[in-house]
Amino acid sequence: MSSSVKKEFLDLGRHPIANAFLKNKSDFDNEFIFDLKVCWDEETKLVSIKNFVEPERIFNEDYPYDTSNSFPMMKHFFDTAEMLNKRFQPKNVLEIGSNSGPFIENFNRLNSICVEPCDNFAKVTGNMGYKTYTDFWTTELSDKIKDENGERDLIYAANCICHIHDLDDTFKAVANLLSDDGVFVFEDPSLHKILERGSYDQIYDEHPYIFSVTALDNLLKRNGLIIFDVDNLSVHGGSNRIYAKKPNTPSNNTISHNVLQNLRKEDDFGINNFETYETFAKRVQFSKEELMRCLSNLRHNGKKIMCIGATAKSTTVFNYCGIGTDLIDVITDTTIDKQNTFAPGSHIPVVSPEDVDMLDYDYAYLGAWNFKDVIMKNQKEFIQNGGKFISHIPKVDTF
Ligand code: JHZ
Repeated sequence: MSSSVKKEFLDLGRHPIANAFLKNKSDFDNEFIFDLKVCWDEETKLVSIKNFVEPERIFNEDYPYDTSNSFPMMKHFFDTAEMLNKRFQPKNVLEIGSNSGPFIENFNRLNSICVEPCDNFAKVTGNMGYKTYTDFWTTELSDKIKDENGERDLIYAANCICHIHDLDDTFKAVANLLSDDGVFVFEDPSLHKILERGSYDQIYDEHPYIFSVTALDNLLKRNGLIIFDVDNLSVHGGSNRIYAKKPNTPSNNTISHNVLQNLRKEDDFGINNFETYETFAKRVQFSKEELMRCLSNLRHNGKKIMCIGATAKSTTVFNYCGIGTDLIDVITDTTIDKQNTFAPGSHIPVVSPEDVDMLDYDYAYLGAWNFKDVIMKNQKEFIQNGGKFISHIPKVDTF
């Protein structure tokens, strides 16, 4: 990356690895902890965390985030695959960060390749019959894949590119493997939506970068790719799907007006001004004070509080605000690998939803606020019994 000036605007304090759930109480004293500070690059307009955590500490055989645990995300990937097939009719596909395969399973096993550094998930797609490279995405790997399989018509990645430290190498590696008329499609949480909603909890070790279309436009261009379309998605509290290609490709892939529209929208919002980030930092501090006031008052009045969703996001909130078992008794999560563990840093027990009687609780904090509608639909009995929810997005509230 270039040596341009990075201005720090937010200090979220000391944090563990967001998805490093602890199996035993004896692990409490051995957690890896780092300073979570956030910067803005004046030249590229890229937002990044200051201290990167070695990827091997995060993405290994114990990585627990399994997309197949979220029905809305499974549908999202099915619909995405169908749309991409119709729009581009790729002869072959490669997915970077294929997790347990919810996207790639919609493509032919013979022409599709997975790249996944987490051994546990690489085994899953391997067993499904997909050629899977258990490795991190680099130019070296892209060279190897090209030698062994040839170029690719569609390279796809969801919630993965913003995880990779060396973006110049990442985009060069994509351009290297993409056929002349190929498309690179990737989606990640949107900086604009995060700033708009105050969802600072999208910031954690796994997200060294929070992308704006503006910053991606700058970075892709200098690595031989251009953006030709953008979709604004509702998933993960607001994401952008970026469509990129090589410039001067044989087919007439014109640049959609969505690209300019997004760049204008971001500029109008203040993505290009440091003051916007300073204002955001003040809002984050206020959100912390309000959430602590809300939880402490409820506790003081004898209310019982639990949390639904042991998300990476909730790790950020609990560690930034200093929330532990003094305020929240337990977290439920549908992911088997997260159950019967303790949440990173806060050490709040994580259990299966079946192990908790919701009627024992007065309030449920939404750790997975991005699935608010689904969760509320599933909690009819809790609601009928007078149960209420707490969320800090877009502002601290009970409802
Ligand atoms: P969810 C992940 O973050 C991690 P997280 C990752 N780094 C990334 O980039 C992003 O997403 C964008 C559970 N659940 O998707 C399932 C319930 O228990 O918001 C999941 O563990 N009950 C890859 O962790 C978690 O909540 C429910 O009813 O912030 C949701 O995690 C539902 C719907 C979900 O991502």
